[in-house]
Amino acid sequence: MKITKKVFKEEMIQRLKEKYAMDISDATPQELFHVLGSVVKTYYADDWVQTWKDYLTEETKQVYYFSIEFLPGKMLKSNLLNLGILDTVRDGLTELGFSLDDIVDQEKDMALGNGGLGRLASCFMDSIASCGLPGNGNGIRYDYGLFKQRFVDGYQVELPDEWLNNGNVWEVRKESKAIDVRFGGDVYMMPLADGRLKPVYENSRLIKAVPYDTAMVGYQNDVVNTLRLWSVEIPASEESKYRSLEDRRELEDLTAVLYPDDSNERGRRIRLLQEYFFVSAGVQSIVRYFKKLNKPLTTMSQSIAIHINDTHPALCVPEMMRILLDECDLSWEQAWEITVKVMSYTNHTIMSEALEKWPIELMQDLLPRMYQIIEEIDRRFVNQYRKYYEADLIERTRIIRNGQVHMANLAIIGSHSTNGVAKLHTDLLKNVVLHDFYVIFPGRFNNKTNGIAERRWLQLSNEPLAKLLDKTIKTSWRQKPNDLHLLQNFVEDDAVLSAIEEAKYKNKVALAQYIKETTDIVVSPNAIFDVQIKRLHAYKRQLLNLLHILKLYFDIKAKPDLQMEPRVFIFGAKAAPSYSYAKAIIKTINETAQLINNDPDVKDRLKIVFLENYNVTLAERIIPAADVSEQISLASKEASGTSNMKLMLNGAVTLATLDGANIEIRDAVGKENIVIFGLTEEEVYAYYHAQNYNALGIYEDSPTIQKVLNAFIDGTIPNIQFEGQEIFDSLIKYNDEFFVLRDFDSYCLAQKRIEELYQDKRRWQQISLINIANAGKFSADHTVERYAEDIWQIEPVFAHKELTR
Ligand code: GFP
Repeated sequence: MKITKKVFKEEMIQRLKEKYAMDISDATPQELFHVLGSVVKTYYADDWVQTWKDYLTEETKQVYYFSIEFLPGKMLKSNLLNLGILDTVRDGLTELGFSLDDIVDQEKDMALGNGGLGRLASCFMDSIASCGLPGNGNGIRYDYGLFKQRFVDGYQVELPDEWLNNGNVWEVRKESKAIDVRFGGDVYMMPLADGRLKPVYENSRLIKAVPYDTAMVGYQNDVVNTLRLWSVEIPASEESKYRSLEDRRELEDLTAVLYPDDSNERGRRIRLLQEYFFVSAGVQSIVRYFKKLNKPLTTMSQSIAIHINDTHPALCVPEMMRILLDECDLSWEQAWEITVKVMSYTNHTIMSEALEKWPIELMQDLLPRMYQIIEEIDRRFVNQYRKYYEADLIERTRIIRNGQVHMANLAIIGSHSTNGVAKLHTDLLKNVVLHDFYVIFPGRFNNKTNGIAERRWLQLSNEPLAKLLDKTIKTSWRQKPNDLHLLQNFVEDDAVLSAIEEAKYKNKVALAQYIKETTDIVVSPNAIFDVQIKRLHAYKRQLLNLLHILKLYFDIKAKPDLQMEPRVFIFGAKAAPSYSYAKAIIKTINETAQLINNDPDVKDRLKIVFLENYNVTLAERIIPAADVSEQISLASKEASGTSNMKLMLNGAVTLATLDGANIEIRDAVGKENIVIFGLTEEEVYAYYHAQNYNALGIYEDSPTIQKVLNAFIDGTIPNIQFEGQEIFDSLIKYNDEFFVLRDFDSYCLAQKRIEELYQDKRRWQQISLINIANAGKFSADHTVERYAEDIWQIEPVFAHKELTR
């Protein structure tokens, strides 16, 4: 669609008049944002309707990506970019006397997720639409996003993220598409005259799931897919059951918050209900759609693929079975065949505490029909496979055991594909964590290394670099991220190398300004910007980073005129509200920052900046300005990582363990262009097998480690009596679960290596260039194309569109 600046300006003026009865010159950025949002919506409205119609009339096979988290961030700029009107709108607004960036700032981050999992889902949504693939998201419209993080006296404090306060311009409420979801009560099977069994529900409750659809606009290809998020309401028929305010509130709480506190029974009930709520609404609406096609149910897998992102939507399996058995009258065998063909599952972690389990009683109480069906799946699984495998293996893989329902087992048994998210991770799934399943279903396992949407993480967030790339290698990389490879030809070109450095410098100046504004800390853009941004978790080892910073600090204290490259250590991380150890680390980093940033002896050689409220928008500010990318999890623990990919794409040099996708990054850039340290996954497992890791021994043998660790408990770092002791104990008394001390020396050497490389300016610029040039491989476009071909068996719609135009 061709939108001219003139038409756009006229529309803005007119809409503003209509909506706010005011002249555009009087409008506030907030008012402008709302008007601009609604104007942009009209630009994709036709394509949105058309895409949907095409899928229906052409009976295109579609995938539905079920995820309990989506983290799209702000959408205005990304919609403008994908519609191909970013410059038109920016220029038009400038002519009207406004800055696009001020208006963009008004949008609240849509933060319906926690970390990598949710952001991956959103990168996939962008890539699926941009690759012209027929695919939709399915999730929950939480009233509150992930909490807003504030630091008070160095402690993390969680405030509600009221993202819907000013309304959400992008969503469309579709009441007519609402679905009833049933839960609770009792269910028994009543025999019918023809011998079939029908469930009869007693005392169960119905809730109404109302969909809110958001357009997922493809990159300049006229394809607009749908992200459908469900919100709970009370159905008219049930109004009388919810007389008191309290009753209503209890129900409405269902879609209030992401991750209700599951350390108590009430939180756990809400969480399980949330899972069923969006699964049931989603699967019911998919079957309703499929019925419109008038095809036999047995052919459903030719039209529909359902993806279970992590275990939270694993109830898709029994819910599909319920609908096919109870509502469509299929036999168990028919229903099972369809279900397994339609479903696929991604595992995102090997951390055992994240492999979800639900107590049988809770499942029976809240979701009695689901539980019956799961029991039957489990019974049939045991019956079918006990003939071929030893009893122990069957016991370990069955869904119901030790009084719990194992959701990963349900997802694997009930789907045709299980994938990991990086090569190492998939190997670990096959050989260790899910080995028993791999023995039974070897053909179901496959790898799909994660990817990132290069549109958001480079085109939008790093304009200086994007412009430089356009000038140097032309613009094809914007459509085909692999064309970033063309930059490799300039690795000896001094002009390009210094232009890369200049672009980075510009971004560092902008971040330095933001840091000054938000924290009052002054940092020099000439220092190395060393960045670790990700969820706060012990296995990700923010603590290792901190120990090294303390070592540098003590080096300076011991030798006041020590020559070193000035460093700014930048952290961004939220800790889960009930994860006290992670919160202790936040507090300790903040107190260490106070200590170091204010010590005159340091003379600006070290700065620590912990930016509050890490989210997608903050990541967009930090990543373009990063020199060093910290990817320092204990080998084998990080399934993939995706900040590693975003940072390399923006020219940061990776400092990494051989974990997750870091290994594939090393393979892509070559080992001279990445700094690797630490134990390998084999070495980690060797310690597990020998059970001979001895953190105390390492402490006792190393005066440096002693000095650094003692700082946690001897008052050197102030105000952390409790937290310091907790961290100290985790390392010494509880034997350092994530081998921080074992990797410490190797990490310090690697950091030294970083410094040496940085001092050789040209070499550093070359490494930076090589990283950018090889980042195309990690585009989510490629990742979703692999999912589309290997797992979902869906095809891009372009080919067809071209023909019909
Ligand atoms: C999880 C894993 C990461 C992985 C993402 C997406 O996310 O290694 O990259 O899922 O697959 F841990 P986090 O929330 O922990 O980042």
